[in-house]
Amino acid sequence: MNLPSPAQPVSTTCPYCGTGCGVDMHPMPEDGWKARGNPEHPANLGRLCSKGTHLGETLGLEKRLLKPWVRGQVTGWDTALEAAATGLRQTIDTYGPDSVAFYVSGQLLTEDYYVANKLMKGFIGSGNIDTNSRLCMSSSVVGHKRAFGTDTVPACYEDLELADLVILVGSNAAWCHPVLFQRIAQARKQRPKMRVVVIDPRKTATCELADLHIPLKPGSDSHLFLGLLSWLDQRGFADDDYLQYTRELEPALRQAHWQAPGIKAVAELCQLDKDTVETFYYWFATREKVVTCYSQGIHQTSSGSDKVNAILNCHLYTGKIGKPGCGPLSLTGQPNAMGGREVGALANQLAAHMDFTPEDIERVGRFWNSPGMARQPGLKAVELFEAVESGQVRALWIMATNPAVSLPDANRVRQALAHCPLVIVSETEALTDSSQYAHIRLPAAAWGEKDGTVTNSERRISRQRAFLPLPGEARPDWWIIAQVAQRMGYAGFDYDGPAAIFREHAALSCLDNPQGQRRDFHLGPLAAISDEDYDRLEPVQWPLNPRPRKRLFAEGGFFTPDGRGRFLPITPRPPARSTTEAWPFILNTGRIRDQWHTMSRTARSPKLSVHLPEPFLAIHPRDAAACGVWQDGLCQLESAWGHALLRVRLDEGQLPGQVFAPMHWNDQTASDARVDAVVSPDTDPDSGQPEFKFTPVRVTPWKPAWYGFLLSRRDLRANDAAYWVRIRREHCHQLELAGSEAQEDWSAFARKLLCSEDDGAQWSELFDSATGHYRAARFLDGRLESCIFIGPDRHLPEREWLARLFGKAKLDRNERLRILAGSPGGDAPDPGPVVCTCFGVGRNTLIQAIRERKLDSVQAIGKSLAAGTNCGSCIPELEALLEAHGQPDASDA
Ligand SMILES: Nc1nc2c(c(=O)[nH]1)N[C@H]1C(S)=C(S)[C@@H](COP(=O)(O)OP(=O)(O)OC[C@H]3O[C@@H](n4cnc5c(=O)[nH]c(N)nc54)[C@H](O)[C@@H]3O)O[C@H]1N2
Ligand SMILES: Nc1nc2c(c(=O)[nH]1)N[C@H]1C(S)=C(S)[C@@H](COP(=O)(O)OP(=O)(O)OC[C@H]3O[C@@H](n4cnc5c(=O)[nH]c(N)nc54)[C@H](O)[C@@H]3O)O[C@H]1N2
Ligand code: SF4
Ligand SMILES: [Mo]
Repeated sequence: MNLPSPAQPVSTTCPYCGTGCGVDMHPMPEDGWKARGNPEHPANLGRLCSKGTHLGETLGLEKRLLKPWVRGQVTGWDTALEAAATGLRQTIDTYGPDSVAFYVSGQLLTEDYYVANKLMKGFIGSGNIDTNSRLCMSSSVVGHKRAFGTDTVPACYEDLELADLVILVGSNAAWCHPVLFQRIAQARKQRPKMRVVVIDPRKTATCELADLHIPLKPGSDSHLFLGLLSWLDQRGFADDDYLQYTRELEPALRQAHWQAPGIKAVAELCQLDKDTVETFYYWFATREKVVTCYSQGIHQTSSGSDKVNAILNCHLYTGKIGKPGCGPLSLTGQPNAMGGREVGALANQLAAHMDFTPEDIERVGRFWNSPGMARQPGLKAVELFEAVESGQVRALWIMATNPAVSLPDANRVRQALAHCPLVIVSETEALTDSSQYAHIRLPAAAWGEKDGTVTNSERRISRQRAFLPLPGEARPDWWIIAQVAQRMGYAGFDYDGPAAIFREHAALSCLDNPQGQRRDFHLGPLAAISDEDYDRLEPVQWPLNPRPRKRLFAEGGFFTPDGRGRFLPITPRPPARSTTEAWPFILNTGRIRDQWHTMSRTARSPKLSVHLPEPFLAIHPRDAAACGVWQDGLCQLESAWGHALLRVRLDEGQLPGQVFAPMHWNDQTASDARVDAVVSPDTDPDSGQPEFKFTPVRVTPWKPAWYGFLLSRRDLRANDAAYWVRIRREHCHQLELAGSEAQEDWSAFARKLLCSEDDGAQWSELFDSATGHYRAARFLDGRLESCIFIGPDRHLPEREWLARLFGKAKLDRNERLRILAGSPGGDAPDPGPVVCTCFGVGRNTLIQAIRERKLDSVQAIGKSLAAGTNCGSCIPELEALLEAHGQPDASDA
């Protein structure tokens, strides 16, 4: 592998969200790497959010899978590849090609993805390859294809800055696409007339930028956008010139008038006030340039595809598409969600934006020299795991995704994996909730170790470049797949590197596609790219026929048989389930600012671990009171499918009747916090995308006999405690704890937890039998080695200052004493939970400074405390603190 000299920064692309920021990795003189935003990259122009900024903290090799593993034995590659190939081959020979399946991921690089899809659809001859993008973007794919005849995002990021109105619907961009959010925020500052509308039942951090927040009834977005179409029509806002590029308007309009007759009806259907709806409609109609960004609040519902078309209808009707500052812009989630769609890794697509038509099957088969192409679509993610459970699928290869955590009805997914005769997992982590069911584990190269390309939300292809050597036996995913393919006896997999795969992928995009007239996905001149040019490839947008195009469809040119865009008549459907007396709350799930999915990478970073350190349930204070749960207490969340144990967070941003839980925690990081065990498996019939945003649940208090936490230099486990959460800290590991039974002898309990064998540490202990508080600290060589705090209620010392003591080479007498006292003393106030990750500034510090120094703006906070001046991800939270604590008469609520 061609690694640059470590003195040079390496330009690559962030492995997290679909914004696709360019990252320069700088080698540090003292060791390690520091991430800086690439000022030249068109996606971020130098910015990075908190996750991108702290990439350097995630590169460690502890807990990595570094060797192949077959049925409990560490092996060499030969044995593992042979076992995988033979297992697949025998299953196919006995039960046919549809008895095997691949479940892949938008975190694979395009080259990995391409080879996986080729192996399954072109050589094994089954459609059974689906991707976690099914959970993420598939409703947009359906919506785009129905309206445009192809899966095209017609707009680009620049449009966010040029727009007069940006609508963020079902998107918490402040946390999930923070750099795009910052681009919008900056544009709005420069152009005060620009407006931002946020449509989300929750008041999220994104709402800090909103001129109008529309907290609609969950699942009612179709009504809102049908109402918009009807209102636009009644008031004469059609773009008649543009309508000549479209067809089937009449039925769509009829349905809109029928389903959403007037503002009053819409307000009732969406549980909004009339003025809010009218303002939104008026702004949409009268602003020339409008961009609608939408994400999982639209996609992840049982009618997500129809919601997408309800939005697209409004843009087509007003011609707000394909022009600067205009267009629908679905925000892709994963770094390569878009790449997966390009290579056709959804079960119902073929490669290079082709479909399962006889013509396309023939074309792709000819190109691959395929011995027997798949002739029909395969199983979509949720169905696929049902087929594993029923025994129809008998061999499953999972790559770069963790379905035991991230699929709905996750306990059933686990059962399916446990019963599957052959589970192969390609992973970077030693152990995940999914790989614990694997018969074969294959060590994959991680971000920073592998080379290839990804495509972001605006169709921009960027290089990911390696800057680290391959550790242990880890190999790139494309290599692993190609090796298995060759051992299964297939020709056409002897690639010498990712550039060769990319060339083939690009060539397929041009096949029988002169000037990109038949298919939008056209990589033109890249089909002949040399290895050197591939290494140097600058970010580039497709279609490339022959030059990159920023926008599409300004003058029609759709990929439907007659070239015209399609309106779709929409019949709104309510969510698949409804609340009942037994299940009175709606569970909404999603993301938090500093964690990524099932936490495999972000949980390694101490800086990213402290923003929201524990799995939680956000609930309105009134609902909390009615359920008998309280701030920082623990609650049991239950549905018809499963349960979870979560920390309670009172949140006035939640509407009564709705609760929210993050999707991230799993069995490696918490005792019982997998929210997908609770989430219903209903899906959209058109896209197969699950309804992650709406599950009827109940919430009950869980009253432990004791609460506690420990901090330790060593990474400890506490499987005996009913509740535990692992949190990575800068100089130590934290375990939050709670138990259902009080101990007779706390000292013995602490000894068992903290030191299985005597390491010579000095102990200091304190037990107050009157209050039931137990505390202990252990010292080794003058340093704090570990400490534990237990009590009958949540009133335990603040963790932040204790954790910082682990950074000290030696503690003085006063500090040692203060540990068991549980407070830092007057001269060292507790900073509170971290808000600004980059500078470690806590909430208490911020509130105190806002009040005492009379800080009245984010800039003033930055000047005074540096908070918010690096990556800027915390700015929405700083705004919220200013709002709550900045005014002399403001309440502390
Ligand atoms: N920090 C962080 N960023 C990420 C990720 C991560 O794991 N962590 N993951 C990436 C990935 S893969 C994805 S897909 C994206 C997802 O990015 P987003 O879609 O922005 O994130 P979510 O939190 O899943 O959901 C978005 C919002 O939808 C709202 N919502 C729920 N129900 C409804 C409804 O009925 N109508 C409307 N209008 N809104 C509703 C929720 O309240 C939530 O605030 O984020 C990407 N970025
Ligand atoms: N309740 C609820 N559930 C959801 C969602 C939600 O909003 N709510 N959102 C859904 C969405 S949009 C998404 S995208 C999914 C995401 O869910 P997953 O895809 O399951 O989550 P990740 O943690 O990103 O899983 C990636 C896995 O691949 C491994 N990995 C990382 N890099 C590589 C690599 O280069 N090669 C290989 N072979 N492995 C690698 C990581 O260690 C990790 O275990 O979750 C879905 N689930
Ligand atoms: S916004 Fe943040 S997470 Fe997303 S690509 Fe950019 S730096 Fe990475
Ligand atoms: Mo996603």
